[in-house]
Amino acid sequence: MVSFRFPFSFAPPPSIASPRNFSVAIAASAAALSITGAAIAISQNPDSSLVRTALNCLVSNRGLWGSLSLSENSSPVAEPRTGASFPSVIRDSHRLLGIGLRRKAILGLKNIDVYAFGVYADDGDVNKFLSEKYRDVSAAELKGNDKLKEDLMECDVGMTIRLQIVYGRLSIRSVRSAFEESVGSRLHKFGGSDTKELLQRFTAQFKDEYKLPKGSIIDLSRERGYVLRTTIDGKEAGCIQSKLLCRSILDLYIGDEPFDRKAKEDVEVNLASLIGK
Ligand code: DAO
Ligand code: DAO
Repeated sequence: MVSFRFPFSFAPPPSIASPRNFSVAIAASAAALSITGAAIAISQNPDSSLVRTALNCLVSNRGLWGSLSLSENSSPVAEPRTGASFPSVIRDSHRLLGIGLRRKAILGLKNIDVYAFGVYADDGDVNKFLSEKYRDVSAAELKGNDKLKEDLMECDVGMTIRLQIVYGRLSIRSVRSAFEESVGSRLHKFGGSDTKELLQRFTAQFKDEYKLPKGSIIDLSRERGYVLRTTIDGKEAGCIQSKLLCRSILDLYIGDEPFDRKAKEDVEVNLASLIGK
């Protein structure tokens, strides 16, 4: 059985500056100490603001317990800025490796939170395609290993990007145009100039009658043979076989210019842990 901690429970405690670091601090503190251990640490060092803040947060936000360990505790993990919750395993074997937030500037002014996302990879496929190859690489070298990340994107490893809509006024038209911009630029980057038809085939799936209210869940799954299957609230919206399209979608989340850098780092660290087992 695969077992690893999420997110970053082995990283040194960072300074607490953002809600994101907040959960990291909790993970770091709680991984090192049981709740009783943390209480003892506080009594020994009452000025330890890191531990105190982590404890306060544990008490006030139970959802974060789920982020401590996906192996011992398969509770959902909450994206800290939006509260959107992600199961630690979906489709029986797709394991959560990282969560993040897609923001977008409107009219070049304010950023809106559009959706929270979770990046999942199939346990068995990671084992089959990557574990053997990286068997002799140390855990430290695996973390942030560009070749490993490249292999994850290129190999036929089953993956799902789950999007959970947090913006309440999303129109299909704005989804289509955002998609043309973000995925279009990746198709162009990886596939050259002749990618219009592919983009149109994908956007043709977004029927005008679809509604995407807050809380809607879109799964973009890469299935065996580089088939991209899109489901909206569990209902299939379409299926397209294209390695280029799969790669372009993954690049938005774990490529060189990801929507959320921290999410990509989570994926790298947790993938390394998964392979190191
Ligand atoms: O209301 O015009 C507006 C702003 C909407 C921004 C939409 C961004 C869409 C991002 C893609 C969402 C994919 C589900
Ligand atoms: O965030 O820029 C982005 C692109 C995300 C991919 C969006 C895929 C949306 C597919 C579902 C459409 C449903 C009508």
